[in-house]
Amino acid sequence: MKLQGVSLTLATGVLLLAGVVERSFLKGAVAAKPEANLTGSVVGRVRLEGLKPEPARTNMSSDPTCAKQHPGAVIAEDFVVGSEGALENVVVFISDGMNGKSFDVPAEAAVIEQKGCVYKPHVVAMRADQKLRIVNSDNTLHNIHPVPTNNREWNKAQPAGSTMEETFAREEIAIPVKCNVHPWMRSYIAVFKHPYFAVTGKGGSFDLRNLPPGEYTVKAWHEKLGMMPQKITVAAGEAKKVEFVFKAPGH
Ligand SMILES: [Cu+2]
Repeated sequence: MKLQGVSLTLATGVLLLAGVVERSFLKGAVAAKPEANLTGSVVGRVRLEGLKPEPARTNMSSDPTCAKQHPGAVIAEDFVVGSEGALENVVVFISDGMNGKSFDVPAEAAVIEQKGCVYKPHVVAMRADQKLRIVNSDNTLHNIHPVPTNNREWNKAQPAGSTMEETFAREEIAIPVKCNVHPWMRSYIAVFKHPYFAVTGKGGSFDLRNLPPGEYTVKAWHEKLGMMPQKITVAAGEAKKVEFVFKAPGH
């Protein structure tokens, strides 16, 4: 153990030395950048450890308009797992450390589409008071019904081919959404009062940018696996690497 400690100290010393050399090299190149640009970021990926649960298969036979769009089996999107356990559809966000700062709401709408009697995307992340454009691209009636705990509940029938708009006033991670016509339809909408959030896609990766230096709690949320927090410190100009590992159910 002692020997290991000595070699670790040596290694740290060499690394530190390398850091000093590297910094002095870079100094000239970055000197022109104004201080204000030195925001940081939080980058990383989310993984599932253990055996991926068998995905649910959906039977759409109650609505032939839906069923005929899916010649093969329809697989639920709760566990979309890529190579090395890369987990998609996870919301990663800053939950603490914003100190009451307020941010402009984007003018552009977030979008959720009903296509093939499935919600696209399966997980939406958006801002409080931002417009949500709800699109029915199917040739059948849908009924969109978010079931929030911290927002106003609404429940709207949506005729084939139509579009409508709604908003959520308060932060909530995340609101389950269902369709009263098609019981298999399910999505989640995460609503934030700040812009520091992402939903993992292919590779399970995320990137929260333009974060002022500071101490934060960053959380990952998955619809079946729940919430996982980590405390982090982001330095000016730093790309903080963070990894979240969820354990598969039964592991
Ligand atoms: Cu529907």
